[in-house]
Amino acid sequence: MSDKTILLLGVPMDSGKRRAGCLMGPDAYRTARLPDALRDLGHRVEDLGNVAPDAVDLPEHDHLFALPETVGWTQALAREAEAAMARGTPIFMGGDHALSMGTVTGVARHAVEAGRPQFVLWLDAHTDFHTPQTTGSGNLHGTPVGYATGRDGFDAFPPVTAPVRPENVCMIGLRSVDAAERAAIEGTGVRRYDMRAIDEDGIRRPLAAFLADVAQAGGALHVSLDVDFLDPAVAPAVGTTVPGGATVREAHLVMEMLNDSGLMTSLDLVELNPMLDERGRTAQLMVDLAASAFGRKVFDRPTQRMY
Ligand code: 5AB
Ligand code: MN
Ligand code: MN
Ligand code: MN
Repeated sequence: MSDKTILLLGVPMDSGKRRAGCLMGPDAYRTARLPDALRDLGHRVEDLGNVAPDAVDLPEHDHLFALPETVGWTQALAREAEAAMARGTPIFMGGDHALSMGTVTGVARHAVEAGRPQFVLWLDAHTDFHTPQTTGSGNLHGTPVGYATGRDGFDAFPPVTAPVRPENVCMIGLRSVDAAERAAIEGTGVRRYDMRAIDEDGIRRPLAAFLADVAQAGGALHVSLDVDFLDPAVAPAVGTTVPGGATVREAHLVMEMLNDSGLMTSLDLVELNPMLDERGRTAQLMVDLAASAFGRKVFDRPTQRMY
């Protein structure tokens, strides 16, 4: 049995886009018994309750949806994420993907202070690489990777003191990328694997290569799991469904490899919209995936793969 200290932080954040419902995510994870699933694996689990956004004095923006509230969340979450890293392995139960503006920048601050490079595994149909200037929708849940890697144009947000190197970001599951994102990500070292790459070569190979680099660098690894990484046929509870996503087994394999690697230091579960779920099946799948990432397995493997 393992003995991690897992810290659960609820992030009832809905400001990253117009369609409401992600604020119910934290309660859906608790109702689907995420805390017990992790305790059953032998971990110490503390539910720290829900984070609240800081109050900020900013006017609403005419293009960006709920900018002041999102800035307030970013500031609060960066602080909470950095603090949590000193105590255990945080799981941020979202909430929409704009929450990663705070969580990634916060954990990266902690890593820099500890003298470790921060790595990010982005499991998503989307690159979320927009800036406030390039987003066509004005929905800030499409910008967290742009922000955390230190792209220009986030003047309303807290300055990013520990930007994540683009080379340290690995995106898997991509199948919906806007023209401005594609242009901007070209020439950065962001590692990107679209669904065709997964179809052709499988999901194990790119992930194993990335994990080997994280291990080699002695890095901290933040994993951000967007519900829309999964195929909508198995995970309908998300506002931004894109057909052709990861299967249940592909997603579990990613999580199982993460557990084998022992490298994951923090985790986001984002974009679950319980209003759109069918009898809780998406919430349950996300709980089962988190359990795989923390050691649930069918059998121990006699010849343990590194990852
Ligand atoms: B998600 C889109 N690129 O900017 C935009 O779900 C979608 O966190 C963003 O990955 C999807 O609005 C954000 C069209
Ligand atoms: Mn996303
Ligand atoms: Mn610190
Ligand atoms: Mn997405």
